[in-house]
Amino acid sequence: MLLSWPSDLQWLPVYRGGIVQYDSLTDANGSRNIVGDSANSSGYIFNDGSYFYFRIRLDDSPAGRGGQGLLQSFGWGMVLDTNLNAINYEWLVMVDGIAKDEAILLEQNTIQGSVNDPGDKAEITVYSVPVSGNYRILAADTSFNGSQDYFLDWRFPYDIFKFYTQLSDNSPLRIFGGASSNAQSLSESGGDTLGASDLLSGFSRKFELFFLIFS
Ligand SMILES: [Ca+2]
Ligand SMILES: [Ca+2]
Ligand SMILES: [Ca+2]
Ligand SMILES: [Ca+2]
Repeated sequence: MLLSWPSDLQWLPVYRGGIVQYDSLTDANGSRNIVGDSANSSGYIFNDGSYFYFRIRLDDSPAGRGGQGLLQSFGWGMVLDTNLNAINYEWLVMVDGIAKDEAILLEQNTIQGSVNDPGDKAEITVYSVPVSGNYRILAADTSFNGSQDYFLDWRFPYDIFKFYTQLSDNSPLRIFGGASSNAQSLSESGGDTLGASDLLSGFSRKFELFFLIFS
């Protein structure tokens, strides 16, 4: 069955402290610059029971000739706080435009190396799906910095996500988006992080995995 992507109205903006999360327009460049404002969130999620969907708003198109030629040679992803201690992250869902076979990776941060740092590298890739068929690049409804912005959308199979993370539909979690010069972590250095530089300041409000109810 060919499942459709969420419509623009279905995507849920990522919230923190009662407002949508958005990132500075001037702290990074090109397709690694996450952009937005208070009316145009920089990050979105959705879950239809088959896939967990992710969307970030970028200053320029991420299309390019990295890896197999789909994306530029960078990473884009979201780290997840699933043990509800926001000073570390447990999982990273990463779009890898660098590898020869471009992929969307579910990575586990098994060693909490540097506290409160999205740049702490995830140690283990537990599963991956091809970028092809599981991503979209769409012109966004904004043009920050005088250039058309783009959404990078990606998705990961929900049953596989639950299997490896051992989360259930009702599990609460937090997320924090970013871009990277590698495929194992997110960082302001060489990349961009969404709304803040550290985990405590950057994680969204808690929400339930399937029902996407922000508490
Ligand atoms: Ca930015
Ligand atoms: Ca732009
Ligand atoms: Ca944590
Ligand atoms: Ca680590």
